[in-house]
Amino acid sequence: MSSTESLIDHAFPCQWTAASQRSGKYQARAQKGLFSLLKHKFKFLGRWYPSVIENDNLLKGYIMRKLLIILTLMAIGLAAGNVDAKNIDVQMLNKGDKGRMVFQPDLVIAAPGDTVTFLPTTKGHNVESIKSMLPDGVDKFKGKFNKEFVLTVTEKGMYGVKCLPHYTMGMVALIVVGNPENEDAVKAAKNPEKAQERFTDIFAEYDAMK
Ligand SMILES: [Cu+2]
Repeated sequence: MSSTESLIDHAFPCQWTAASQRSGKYQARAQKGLFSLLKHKFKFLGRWYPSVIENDNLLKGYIMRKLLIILTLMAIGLAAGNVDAKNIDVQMLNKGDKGRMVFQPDLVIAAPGDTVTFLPTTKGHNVESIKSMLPDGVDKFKGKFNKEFVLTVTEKGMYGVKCLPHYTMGMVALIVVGNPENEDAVKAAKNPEKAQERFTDIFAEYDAMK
């Protein structure tokens, strides 16, 4: 190895070079093939940087840096994609898995920014907030009968909801967003007997998930 080459290796520590030194014949050949392909793709560089295109080590360093930038941007893009809000559907039913007059599911775990869509699968229902079962700073809300209602949950906490005509029959649901600071207040809220029974079951289900 000439002194110029080792100087370049120090100046541009290139994983590629290190890898091909370590790897066996087959791998080295595969990398050589890939490199000549890339070399062809980067031919345009010769116009501005003749020394780069003529020197394999300089070119490898250049390509590696470009690949790193692309990979970093892709990783950032993926991370940004993951924070996208999701939607959870809740059906309003005369008869569901847990009995008559139910929200299904009746326990929704969401993240801030998510939406919960209440679907009028069977007629005669609506969804509205229960007083004293909302996080601080969240206004009460009320959906129309037989209409889809989309609730965007921006604040962390527990949201208790009911169907107005079937509240006393126990048609209630709980939405938990992030770490609920109002958990104690919501668990202490008073509801009609059947609604309270359903909430007790829902709280137990939520506690079991913790
Ligand atoms: Cu109802």
